[in-house]
Amino acid sequence: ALLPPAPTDGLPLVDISATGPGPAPLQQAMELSRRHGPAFVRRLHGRDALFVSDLDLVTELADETRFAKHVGPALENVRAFAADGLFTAYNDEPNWARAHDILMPAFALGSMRTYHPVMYQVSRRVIESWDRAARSGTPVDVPGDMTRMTLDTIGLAGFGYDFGSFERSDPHPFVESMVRCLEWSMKRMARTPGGDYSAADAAFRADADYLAQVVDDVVAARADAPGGDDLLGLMLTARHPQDGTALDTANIRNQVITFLIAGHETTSGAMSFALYYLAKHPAVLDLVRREADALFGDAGDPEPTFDEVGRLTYTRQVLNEALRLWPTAAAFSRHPREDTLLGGRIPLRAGQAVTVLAPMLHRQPVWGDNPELFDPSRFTPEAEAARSPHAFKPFGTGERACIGRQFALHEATMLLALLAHRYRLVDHADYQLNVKETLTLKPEGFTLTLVPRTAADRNHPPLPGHVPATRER
Ligand code: FDE
Repeated sequence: ALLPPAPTDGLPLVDISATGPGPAPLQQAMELSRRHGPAFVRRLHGRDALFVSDLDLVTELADETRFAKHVGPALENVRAFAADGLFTAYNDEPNWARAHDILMPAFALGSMRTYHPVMYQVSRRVIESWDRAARSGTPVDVPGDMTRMTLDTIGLAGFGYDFGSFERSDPHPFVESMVRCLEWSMKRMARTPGGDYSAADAAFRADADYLAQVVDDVVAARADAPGGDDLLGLMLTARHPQDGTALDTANIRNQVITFLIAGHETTSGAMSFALYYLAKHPAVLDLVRREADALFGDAGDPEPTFDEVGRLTYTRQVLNEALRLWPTAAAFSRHPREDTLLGGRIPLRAGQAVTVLAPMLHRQPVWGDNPELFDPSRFTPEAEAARSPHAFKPFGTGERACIGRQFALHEATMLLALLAHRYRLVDHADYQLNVKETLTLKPEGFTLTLVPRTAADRNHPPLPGHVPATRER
């Protein structure tokens, strides 16, 4: 790590020091990749970052024998408030493996059954709130409500703590502090040498202290009623399966902050983008509705079972396709374990960072000649089987890949189907996509108005060749 990075001569080098990365560094990097190709070096105030989105290079980077997760500058900054939580821990920090092994069972597919009732309960909060908006003809703030939904879900399912976000007109103060912490992490990378950032740093400290205080309340609430098989219960009581060690108090706090952050910003963004694409693609929305209508019929308040959510396969394809175009945790970094040549031509030192630009990987030629087109049929089982598994990485890769993937997909699939079953989504403002970056991505300012669907709406003419999902009882 003391060696300077290997020279990356021969790769396009773009110096952005004159303008800086601006408010949307990820979209700037996408633009640079469009202009300079799927491997380029971005220079900012003398610091170089290597970005790749080429499928062959990403396939190599996914080889765990040669490469591992890199905690890059963005995650280094997040470490200032999440420390050795799972997302930001170094690979060799003992707390990573300890927490990973203790918490893995809580994220196995079977465990999703225990979260399902809570996910449904919070879906009802969205529906009650959207019903009120439908009655009064008021537009709903889609990303705002999706964030309420995901924060309440991870709070209740993970920690038995109710943020009560739908009872507030503004976001919960935890969300506001957290978003500011993420923004601080993002903007800190753009600092000019010699600048005075003491005010920003002090504000960040106050926010980070507030996050820690909320988490201490969450943990204290449990001290009165110990046990439970949710994440917090596991962290407080479970021992490591092999060495019998437990997580210490400081690490538990870091894990709770990590799960509250990782478990809600990314998932809410994914649902918001999916709703955006549904509002803009009536034919796709029609297929989502057919799937939901076949399962729920005319039930006024359908309550899907766990297994039924698994049968919402087209809705799941829609989510995948939204995550292809806008993977909400859009970049992840890798480094070689030993000095190596990437792609037989890019020399890398052990530990040198390479950042995968997932939105551009997701637009490579493997996706056909119209990668900007929203088309969920890219995710039929046949299409997936015919494509490299490395072409789609919205959840990262390898042993440090997203632990919350099943959790996020179950929650999001159920909510999307319930919303599509219940409302006509009216794009009343002819929304033009504006992707806001706070380390994660979301469609800023996206609102919809809602009209309740009727029995007549659910009476579909048959579609040739389409086999709808059916109820098993
Ligand atoms: C993780 C993750 C990742 C990786 C990163 C790196 O590599 O650096 C990614 C990419 C992600 N993740 C993504 C996502 C998306 C979505 C929607 C999500 N995600 C969701 C979720 C939920 C939850 C609860 C979560 N998530 C969680 C998490 C964690 C804890 C982690 C870390 C892991 C380790 O171990 O490292 C992640 N995630 Fe996610």
